[in-house]
Amino acid sequence: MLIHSRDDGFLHPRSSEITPKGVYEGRRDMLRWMAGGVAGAAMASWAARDALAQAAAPGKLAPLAGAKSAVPGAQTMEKLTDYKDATSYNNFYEFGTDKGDPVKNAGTLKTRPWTVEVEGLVKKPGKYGIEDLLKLSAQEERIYRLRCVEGWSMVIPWVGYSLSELIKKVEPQGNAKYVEFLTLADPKTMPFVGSRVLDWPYAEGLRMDEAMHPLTLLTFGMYGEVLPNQNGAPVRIVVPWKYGFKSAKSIVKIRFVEKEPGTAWNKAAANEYGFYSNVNPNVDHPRWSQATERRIGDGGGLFAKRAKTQMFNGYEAQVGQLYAGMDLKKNY
Ligand SMILES: Nc1nc2c(c(=O)[nH]1)N[C@H]1C(S)=C(S)[C@@H](COP(=O)(O)O)O[C@H]1N2
Ligand SMILES: [Mo]
Repeated sequence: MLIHSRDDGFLHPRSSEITPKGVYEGRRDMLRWMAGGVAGAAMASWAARDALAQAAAPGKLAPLAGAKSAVPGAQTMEKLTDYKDATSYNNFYEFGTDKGDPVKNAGTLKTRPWTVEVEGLVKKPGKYGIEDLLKLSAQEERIYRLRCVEGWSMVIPWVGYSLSELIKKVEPQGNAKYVEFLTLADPKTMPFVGSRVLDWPYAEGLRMDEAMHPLTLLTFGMYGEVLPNQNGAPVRIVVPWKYGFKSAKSIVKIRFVEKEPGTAWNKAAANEYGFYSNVNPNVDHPRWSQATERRIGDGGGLFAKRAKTQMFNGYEAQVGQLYAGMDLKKNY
């Protein structure tokens, strides 16, 4: 099934592309400033307040804040993607294949009660209610880039904690080499489960050292609030150095296994989507280049500038050594 297509950047004008330039630039400054964690006088100006309102969450969901994470690489100093853009341009195939479908359709997703089952090769398997999972470790805010294989990217302040915290608690056995993530597949609330677009449930996986890397985030919120349904409520993974499809949404099972697990997009098109899927500007997708990307909300429409994609999505210093000696063209 060859559903993913390259993002050309002019099919859907973003809200920011039709925002007057002055307001937009004010918002940019505000975002830079928020990302830096500074607060103060600029709030007073109308333009700045307007800017903040557009960047921030609208305050309809429950707040979920965390202290700024000190994990190296967790505080990318780039302007944030507007909340509106980050929550209305999504891939979540359970709710439709168009980027605008999840925001329209994911309202049916029931996120309470919610249980995540930890099973497989662990000494302490178990079922975690979402509230207990939330409390397992202190929440942190981390600003991560999310880069889709289709060629677009966003910068999002996620809230969660390192997946390694949970992994340490459940004590994997010595033969556990991979972690598999299985997500909800409920045909009653997810209109595309049952379609043949992908093999449901959506499945993903990481090698144990990738799953244990502090940058791999068990994620419950974004922009200081709980995750909106379309972004993978109530709990998802975010792996910032890999293409977005590795970041499984609305997970219900974490399984420790010995062999490399099958993954949804690899099963759909193995020659296009490998297990590793590290962001790599030097390894093209068979149908398009991965050398550049379009930042969602950056404006420009038809004339949108495409920025150069960075090795491991800019996290090479932190994760490069995980792949020392590996042929990244073969292990795409
Ligand atoms: N369960 C599930 N998780 C998923 C997907 C999906 O279709 N189903 N899409 C993936 C893809 S392709 C991307 S790019 C990211 C998008 O995350 P976002 O909507 O928060 O930007 O989610 C990933 N996780
Ligand atoms: Mo994606």
